Amino acid sequence: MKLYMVPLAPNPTKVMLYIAEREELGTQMNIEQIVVNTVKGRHKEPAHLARNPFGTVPTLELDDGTYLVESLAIIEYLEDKFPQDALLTGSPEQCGKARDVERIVDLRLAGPMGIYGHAVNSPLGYPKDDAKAAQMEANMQPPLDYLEDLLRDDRPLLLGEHVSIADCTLQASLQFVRYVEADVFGDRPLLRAWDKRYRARPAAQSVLRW
Ligand SMILES: N[C@@H](CCC(=O)N[C@@H](CS)C(=O)NCC(=O)O)C(=O)O
Repeated sequence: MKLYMVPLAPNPTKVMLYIAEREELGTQMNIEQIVVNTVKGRHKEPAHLARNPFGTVPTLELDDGTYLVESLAIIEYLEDKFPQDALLTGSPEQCGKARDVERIVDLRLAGPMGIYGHAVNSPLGYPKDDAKAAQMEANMQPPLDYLEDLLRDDRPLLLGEHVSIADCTLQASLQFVRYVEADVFGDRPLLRAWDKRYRARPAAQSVLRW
């Protein structure tokens, strides 16, 4: 299999963290990672559009030559493909909770974080936009409070003792925030401590560049 990706972008990073976590747990997936240079616009060129008509990354090429183009679908496919030591295991309630937190992070936080990063210090050179940054900062407060509350029982990771897809999704967006030299945590010491702890993991060290 081949994963078309670009290092800084959150959606590919979430899949790369997931793969690295699974490999740390002993599953060798043998997925070749191929950079699509989005800064040079390679994701909108015919070669990549043939893989993914939406021109986005990540894109996973399967062994049968077909493609998956949604990051969560890619992760869930890999969970099914390599079920031993999969991350989404446990009771239906545990799996439901893990999926719930991942969706909250992705749908309520990742979007505003990305827009916020571009509004304060865009790596793509978009103009600074204080009003948009303030709006996104406001939107981020409820999901950040939710995560801080989740960590109040001293769990080391978002879902407890074991790494989850939610940890990967959150850290993928935080790398982008770091890259633009912003800080979205505010007065949330538990989330800050989680961030430090997660980034010290071997999987995180092997994937994160910022
Ligand atoms: N829903 C998709 C979103 C993919 C996506 O938008 N990826 C970004 C990088 S994080 C991208 O390719 N942006 C370039 C573009 O949309 O032109 C997923 O979860 O994989």
